[in-house]
Amino acid sequence: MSQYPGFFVTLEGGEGAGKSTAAAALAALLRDEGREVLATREPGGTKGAEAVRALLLTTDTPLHPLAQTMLHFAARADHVETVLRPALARGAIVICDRYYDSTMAYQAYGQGVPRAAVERLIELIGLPPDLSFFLELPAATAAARLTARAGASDRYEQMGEDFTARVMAGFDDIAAREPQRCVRVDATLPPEALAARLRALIRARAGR
Ligand code: T5A
Repeated sequence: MSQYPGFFVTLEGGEGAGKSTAAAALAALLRDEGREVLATREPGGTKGAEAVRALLLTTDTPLHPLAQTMLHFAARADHVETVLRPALARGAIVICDRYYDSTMAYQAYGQGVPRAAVERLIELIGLPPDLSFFLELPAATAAARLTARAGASDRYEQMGEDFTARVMAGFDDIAAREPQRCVRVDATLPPEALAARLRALIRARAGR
């Protein structure tokens, strides 16, 4: 049972797994049912957090991994306090494209920041998702999707294959540690089928 009137869903996974596409399709499904949906993303989701996002993703400004971690949580604090908590308090379904599992996977497992440091910041934020979907896609399929999309690569996209492998192993470990909250989902499904699967999983968990 959720701790607030709304329901908090996060989407996690590697680059190109289809999180943004799935989030948009799921939001559309739920809105068609007449539900209030807040679809948002991290890093970002507020003016301040989007400004921090630009600093985090640019390849122009070197930042120590611990500094990146704290900036991700600075952006998250603004997002949580000014947007997510109010939306959940009024009963909205919140769909967030990445959340603190990404910090654990990218900054702790990927960049070597101690897990305990990230855990302390997670505790400070104090807003666990009700349900977290971990979108799973073979690396070659994700790479093909990203190549097809093209565009400039950001700080994390240019870190190389070893980094990506550590991040993906991190997501595996996080999902294994919290099997109640974290649900692995086959992301090779077409977008509409994937959204329908996520909708069914929310109904099974939330009873609505
Ligand atoms: N990060 C983030 C951290 O290091 N720490 C943190 O705490 C947080 C929150 C964010 C970066 O920041 C890092 C992680 C990231 O590196 P971002 O641009 O938001 O940067 O990165 P991503 O979240 O990875 O966004 P992407 O757009 O790269 O991936 P998505 O959202 O998973 O994929 P999506 O939906 O954009 O789809 C990619 C392509 O595949 C197609 C789409 O049309 C698109 O072309 N596609 C599908 N094709 C077939 N079937 C489907 N089901 C498809 N779904 C999508």
